Amino acid sequence: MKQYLNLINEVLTDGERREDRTRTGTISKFGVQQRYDLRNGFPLLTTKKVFYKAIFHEILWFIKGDTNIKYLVDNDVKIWNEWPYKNFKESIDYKGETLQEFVNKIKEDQNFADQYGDLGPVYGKQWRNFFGIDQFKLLIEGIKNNPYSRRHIVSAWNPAEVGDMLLPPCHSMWQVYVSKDGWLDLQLYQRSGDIFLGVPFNIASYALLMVLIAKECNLKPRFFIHTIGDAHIYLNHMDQIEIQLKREVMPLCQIKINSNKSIYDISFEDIEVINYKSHGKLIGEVAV
Ligand code: UFP
Repeated sequence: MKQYLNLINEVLTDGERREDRTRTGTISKFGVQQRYDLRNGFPLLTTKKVFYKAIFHEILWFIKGDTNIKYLVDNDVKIWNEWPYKNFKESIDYKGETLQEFVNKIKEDQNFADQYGDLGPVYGKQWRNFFGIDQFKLLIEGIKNNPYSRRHIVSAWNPAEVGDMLLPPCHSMWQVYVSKDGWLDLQLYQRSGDIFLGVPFNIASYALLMVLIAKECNLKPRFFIHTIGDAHIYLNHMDQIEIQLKREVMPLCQIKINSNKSIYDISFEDIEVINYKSHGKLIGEVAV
């Protein structure tokens, strides 16, 4: 994962110091691109420990077209909880519940989850039902039936619905490319990337998506090309970034899918991570 360290160096060298929506302050460069070769291993960061469980559940949740945090909460994945909680706090039903109490209610009460657990038309909705279009299914069929097409695209960015989403998509659109000898490449356009917290997740997330799509389509995953618009390092992550730059990269882990189910039915238990070795975890504050 030298590429990730190169990305950090590129933003530190070329980036400009600027204010941002969260008022934290960033160093930011516009327009960067890394290429990860999955033949060298699965791109899970080694310069800090990455908790991939959440990433894997999230991708399966997108593929199902789900936008309610209930599935994630049931699996103890917390990454999306803040947003519906914020929404709930502004509702007439809010009686001073803490975030944990809110989450417990989502877990225990399906009606409550239906009412307050939904994130609006975020990724899962757009992938599977973009104004009635199942982009994901069309993509899979397209890859199988017309592999060399230049139109294998899924867009989560739906301008008509961005206003109804609790968080406009950061990973906005992606395209798949099938090469002659059965390799599958994927390029993601990410409009905004928090290099310390978000980007390591996003890389692993789309790499897993590639592995799943390749398996479904009988292809082999090769390049993940990660293009980022506003690539930024928050100023309060600078210490953790410096630590990572001093750490030696380690050999990458491998990933294995232990089932022959279709991509729509694969579950978390079917995904196995082999030989993940990394330096210790690093904690940083999320800018909200
Ligand atoms: N962010 C990521 N990756 C994600 C995600 C969010 O890096 O998958 F959902 C970061 C980018 C940015 C913030 O720092 O969250 C979103 O803020 P904004 O909408 O202002 O770009």
